[in-house]
Amino acid sequence: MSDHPQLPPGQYELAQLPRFGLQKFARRFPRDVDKVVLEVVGDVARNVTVLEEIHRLPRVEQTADLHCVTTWSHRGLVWSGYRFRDFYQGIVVPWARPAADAEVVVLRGQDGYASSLPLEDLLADDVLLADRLNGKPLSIAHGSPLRLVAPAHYGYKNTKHLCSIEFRGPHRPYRSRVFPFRFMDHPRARVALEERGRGIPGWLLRYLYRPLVQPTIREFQAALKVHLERLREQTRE
Ligand SMILES: Nc1nc2c(c(=O)[nH]1)N[C@H]1C(S)=C(S)[C@@H](COP(=O)(O)O)O[C@H]1N2
Ligand SMILES: [Mo]
Repeated sequence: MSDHPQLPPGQYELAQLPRFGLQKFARRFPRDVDKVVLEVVGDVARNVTVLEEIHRLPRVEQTADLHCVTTWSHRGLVWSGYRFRDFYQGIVVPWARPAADAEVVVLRGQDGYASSLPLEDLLADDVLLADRLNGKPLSIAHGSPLRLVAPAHYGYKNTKHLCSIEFRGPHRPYRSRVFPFRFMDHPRARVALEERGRGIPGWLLRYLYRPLVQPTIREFQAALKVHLERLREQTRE
């Protein structure tokens, strides 16, 4: 498992893209996988629910690698969707009118997952709200109906099954209740700087996280199999 020279520091390549996440989300699944329902809330003048309007934004396609903080990477994913910046400028600003000092954004998924990023990071060119992967609609495994794609940030910032976007000003600092330990949630988690966690050097976390990769993949895969079987039974009934 030597580090690949073309990968960011401390990462190795997985040939397959696994369904992955924090263990407690392995058995949690989205309810609504066919259509986008996205709440915009928090420090905004008006809460809004974004539905099919999102599909009027210009569609963009982008090839990017996914780097999980636990040290695996998968390369060459072809995402299709909307630039977060276009969504922000075209829908969020005119409809919801975020407070001028709202600088942190919390992205929540239908499975109860949440992660945050500075608004400035989300406005980068390569940050997408993706609804397609490798030429097909997003699957349940990888985040249907909509997921965040932020390739410069570790996988845990890329919320799947996106259902809510919350803006927060400095008077309401965000503290994650999703991650079991505070060190696990770096406010920016930039891959190039190996910002794996808060207050602990990234290179040290490699050794803590790497043994979790294979057991987590197995658990997420087994849970998905059970879920898909259940869905199939329901459609037969
Ligand atoms: N809703 C939700 N989004 C999530 C997660 C999750 O458990 N739930 N896990 C995160 C982590 S840790 C990673 S590495 C990526 C994995 O994406 P994949 O399952 O498509 O490989 O999703 C991220 N987004
Ligand atoms: Mo991850």
